[in-house]
Amino acid sequence: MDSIGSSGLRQGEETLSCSEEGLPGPSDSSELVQECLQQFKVTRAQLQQIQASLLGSMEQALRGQASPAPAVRMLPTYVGSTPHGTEQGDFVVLELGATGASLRVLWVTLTGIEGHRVEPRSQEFVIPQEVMLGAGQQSTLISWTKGFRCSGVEGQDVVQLLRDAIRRQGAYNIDVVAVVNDTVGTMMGCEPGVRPCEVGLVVDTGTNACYMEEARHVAVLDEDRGRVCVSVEWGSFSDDGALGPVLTTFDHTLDHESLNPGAQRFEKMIGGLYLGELVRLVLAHLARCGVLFGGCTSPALLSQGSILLEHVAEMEDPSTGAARVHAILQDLGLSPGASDVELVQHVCAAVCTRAAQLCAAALAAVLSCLQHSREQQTLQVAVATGGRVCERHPRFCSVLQGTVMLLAPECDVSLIPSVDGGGRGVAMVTAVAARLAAHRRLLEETLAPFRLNHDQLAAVQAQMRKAMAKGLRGEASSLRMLPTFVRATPDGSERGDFLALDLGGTNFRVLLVRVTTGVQITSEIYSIPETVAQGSGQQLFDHIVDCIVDFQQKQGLSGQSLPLGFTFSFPCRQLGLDQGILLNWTKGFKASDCEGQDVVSLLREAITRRQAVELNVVAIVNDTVGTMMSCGYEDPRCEIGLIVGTGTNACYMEELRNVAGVPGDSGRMCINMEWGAFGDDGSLAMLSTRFDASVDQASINPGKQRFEKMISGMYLGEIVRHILLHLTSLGVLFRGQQIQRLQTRDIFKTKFLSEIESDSLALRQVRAILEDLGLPLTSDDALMVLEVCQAVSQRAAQLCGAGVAAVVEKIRENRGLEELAVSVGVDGTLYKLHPRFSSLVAATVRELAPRCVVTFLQSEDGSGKGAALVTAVACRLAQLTRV
Ligand code: 0WK
Ligand code: BGC
Repeated sequence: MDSIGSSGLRQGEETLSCSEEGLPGPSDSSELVQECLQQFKVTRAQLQQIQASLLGSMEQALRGQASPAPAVRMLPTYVGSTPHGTEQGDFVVLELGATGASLRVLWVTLTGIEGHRVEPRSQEFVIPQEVMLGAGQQSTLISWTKGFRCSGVEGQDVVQLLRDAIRRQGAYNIDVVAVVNDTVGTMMGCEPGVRPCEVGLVVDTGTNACYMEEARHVAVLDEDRGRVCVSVEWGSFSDDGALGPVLTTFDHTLDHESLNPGAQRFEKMIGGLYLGELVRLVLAHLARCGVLFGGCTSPALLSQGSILLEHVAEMEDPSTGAARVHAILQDLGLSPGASDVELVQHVCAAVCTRAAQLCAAALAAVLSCLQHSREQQTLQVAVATGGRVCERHPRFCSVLQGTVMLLAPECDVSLIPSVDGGGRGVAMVTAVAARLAAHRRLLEETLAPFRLNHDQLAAVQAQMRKAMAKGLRGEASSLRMLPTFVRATPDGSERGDFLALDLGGTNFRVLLVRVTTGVQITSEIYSIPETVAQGSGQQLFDHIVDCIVDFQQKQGLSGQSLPLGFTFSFPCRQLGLDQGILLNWTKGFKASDCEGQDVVSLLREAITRRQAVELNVVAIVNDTVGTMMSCGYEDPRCEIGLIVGTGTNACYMEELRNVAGVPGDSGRMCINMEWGAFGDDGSLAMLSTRFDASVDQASINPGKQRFEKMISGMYLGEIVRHILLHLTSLGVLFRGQQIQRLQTRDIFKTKFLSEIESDSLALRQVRAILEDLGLPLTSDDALMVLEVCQAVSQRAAQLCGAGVAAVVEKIRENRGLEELAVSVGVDGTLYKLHPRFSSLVAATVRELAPRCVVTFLQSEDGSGKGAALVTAVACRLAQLTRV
């Protein structure tokens, strides 16, 4: 039985033997040579087929498809991030099997200072053959490759085996933190640079690659966010359809004589353990054919493993190669002629070019997989390369790069030789894991106050009930509970044309509402410039009348005096349906000389100032009331109006007997709660965070509208921005670099939360938005920004839900009902556009008001229609009193 050489291949005796038959003629020999070298030529089509087949296997394995068994394993490595450059610490690293039968122990210091590297200290230990083949003793070894054959290890958790060994030694207290594939170490050892280094490629004894895949694409992982490094294990790739045509007789011989016939076929065409052997097999064949070395062979030439990778690399060296060929062949007991030297170099080139091309086809498959998972047309990526074949072979990496550009032209790839693939990279894996854990802890600490539990929400509900009762009794309360003089929802008998105004939301709208058996609406949106919203009251109302006149002209209504309903979405103490004293502005409005004034009078004065315009202002309603009425027209059970937009508020039908200051004990009246001001008395202090305080202090109405400032669209973006600034200052985000743009008020729009959370898997939106803001982000940053948005919007929705639960329970108790079925008319950009807001509100209401069946109706036409309906009801009732 042949013995196993240092390269793990079989060997024989040392004397020259030459073929007896005559040597082939020159033409025959070159034909023989061509035919032999031709076998190693791989066409572009063949490479593309290998690329496509490997890509297919990779995606199959990612999906966890078991049959047919995918040709590659795609093993998740649990490495969830690449280095930031801020990682630091001292680490002990063991490197096994990277360069064959050796173990390297390293001491690695990471300084966390960009570009400041401390050279690792290391020592290499040769692993005696009897150990490599003797008894061995979280990461389960699937199978040995590269000449290792220790028993009792395959199928075992190698970390546990190492921990057991350390315990057996009893001398050291070493905590094994991570076991890392060399490709991962190579990728992680790459200096963070302009391009993210998200692929690791090793061609050493064996070959393999890893890359950062979207976690949600890795079926075995039940994690759908962020990224995870996947070790492809492409060495085992063997698709006969794709590989068959490029396998040569020499490959079959090598495989047949290897320790693991039939396995690692792809690796055996590329890995450094095999390149020398392939060259030897070709040289031996050509020698036996009489084409080389005068038809002579030597025991060494016929000995397995006698030509090593280093030999091949040296023989191919453009300057010293020829001389090395001589020296190496003489060491093999051969005496090469000049033509032999050239032919030997051709053989080396053929074998290594093919290896580099095949490796490129595989790398191109990884890049395509990366492109697919990132849904990117083009890809800019750095690939960290490591291993002796990459480091020592003169042409391997250039052939690799050239072929990748051919096979993946839409990918802009830079190959970064890893300085010290294994050591530093492995330390980096541990350091990055420590950084992620530390950042996760800081993120959780920061977001913990936003995670409200059942008791906290129930407390808000109870607080709100108390404030409602006090407000209804006319006592001091942060909830003013304003009577609206709307006593009934439409009964469908309303008819006529009505003008409506809708001021206070994102847009100012003028509407013509035609009520027949149904409702037709024609409307126009006008802007209210900040200068007008924060200018004089006269300017604001003159601007409103200008818009009305413009609308009337456009609709051919000039000169007509239609009944007008005015949705005025600010806190007003109503003295009647058409009389509302503005208590205070909210939502960024601050027009002077309005607070304390009757808004309808201000409008009428503006109409008067603009001669030749006649308008009959019949009703002023809050947008919550308009929304309730608008939805009530379709669903008579709709007795609550809810707005979650720029601002937030709610109204509901209260029993008149409970409303102090309004005569009458029977019937109901709609109450505008003005819940935006809930907590202005400090009753929400227990929930208010430092970020809420920052937003409140920076607002134009500090101390006011505290509930609104935790919930509504005008403020959520600002809360997120303050949290991002805080996390940046802790070094958790953006590598701790304070970015000027993020200091800008209102730069992080609330609509970003809806966009980011609508695409919480792919994180495309968060990347696009932050890049637009000029924020250099990593995938960890993207994930954390998403979590911040989710925490802030979740709290907002839950608080809103607690408010609705308070209202529906109030109505249920008012009516002494065991069970209440009621509908809520809702409007507002945040509620409508945010992907989870409405469902979170509904879930919170179900949790806090289990005896109420609450249906949420999204208002289609806004509250302008509601204002017109209130006007229509008023006109109908007025009609009744006139007859
Ligand atoms: C649309 C309604 C309007 C209300 C607005 C609130 O017609 O009365 O003020 O919704 O939502 P926002 O526009 O503030 O998001
Ligand atoms: C106003 C309410 C309005 C709500 C929604 C709040 O700021 O005070 O009157 O209903 O915003 O627009």
